Amino acid sequence: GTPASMSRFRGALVAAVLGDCVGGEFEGAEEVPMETVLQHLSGLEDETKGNCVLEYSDDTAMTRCVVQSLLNRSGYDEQDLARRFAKEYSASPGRGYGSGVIQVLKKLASPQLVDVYQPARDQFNGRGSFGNGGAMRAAPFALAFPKLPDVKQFARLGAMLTHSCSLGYNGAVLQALAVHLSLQGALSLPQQFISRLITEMEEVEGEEEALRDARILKEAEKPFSERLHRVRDLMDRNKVSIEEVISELGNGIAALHSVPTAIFCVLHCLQPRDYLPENYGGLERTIAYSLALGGDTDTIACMAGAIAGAHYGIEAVPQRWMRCCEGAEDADMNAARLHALYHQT
Ligand code: 8NA
Ligand code: MG
Ligand code: MG
Repeated sequence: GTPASMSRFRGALVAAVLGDCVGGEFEGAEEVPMETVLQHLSGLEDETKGNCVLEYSDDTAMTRCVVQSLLNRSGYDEQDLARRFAKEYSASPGRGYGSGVIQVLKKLASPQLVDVYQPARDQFNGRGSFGNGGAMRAAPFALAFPKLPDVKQFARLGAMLTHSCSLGYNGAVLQALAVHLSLQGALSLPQQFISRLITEMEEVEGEEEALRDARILKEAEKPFSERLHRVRDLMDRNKVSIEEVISELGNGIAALHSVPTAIFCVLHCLQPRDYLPENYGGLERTIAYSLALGGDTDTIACMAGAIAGAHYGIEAVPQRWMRCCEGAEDADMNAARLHALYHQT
């Protein structure tokens, strides 16, 4: 498709919901055999099951808040977004939120709160969260702002409402960058795509806070950049086992252990793979492969889904999968509204 086409917007937002809903089944599982994943996915195709409903989790709940806020405010408004997060949590607290972020969401509900970024800064003895909760909801920033510096700045701020550690919010920056590039068609040249992400993240992680956080947490000097180099190494290899992907990139709830992993899933599934059904297109392969990694499956599949959906477009999303996922229709309608906002700003 053409860069930033309507189809790509719809694909991104809908496939993110699919990843979350379909991935919920395996969240936290240590090992997920591919056979089990394929069984779960073929269950969605079964017409006799009637109206199957897979509920969305925190990933989609918070993404919807970001989308609604960007649309209603025609851009980023921290007060509005903070209020929406708090309201959404109090209306449906059982969506599988991380144990730490719940405290932030409760504080964000207070009408006395002046600085909406303060509750996030108070997390984990003042170090802030490095969970992937900022990254899992970052895609809409790439769908609202056409300019790269805006995507970076607002993805970062939007994450900082709950994740003040640079290893948390820079995961959101990376995820938004990946969706931004994919929307432009950059995944048709995978080597250039990964090189571009590395260049961008090396600059982002050159900031003082990022260097300091990485030192304190005993990570590489530029942790996301270093992981992206690993993604590039794994991409270049003919055969890569699931175990190697998990040990090199991770599958956990830290942004560092899941955002580069999601990016790898997309790149790895650009081509057919012999352990995935021949009738699967790239988007189906990406989601199936993400689930087979185990760990934080809903979030990894949600992030990989957004990047892959922006590449393949809505035509690649199986109708029968979409039908089973709560919030997919809604995401589709909102994607069209974001497309209008993006092309107007
Ligand atoms: P978060 O901010 O609460 O972080 C998630 C977890 O990461 C925390 O509870 C801590 O255990 C750990 N953590 C984060 N930062 C630090 C730190 N500085 N020091 C020590 N430990 C830290 O939540 P989030 O919004 O980032 O969520 C991350 C993931 O957890 C999401 O994928 C979400 O789906 C959720 N999750 C939920 C379930 C569930 O109960 N359904 C299971 C797994 C993950
Ligand atoms: Mg979740
Ligand atoms: Mg999760």
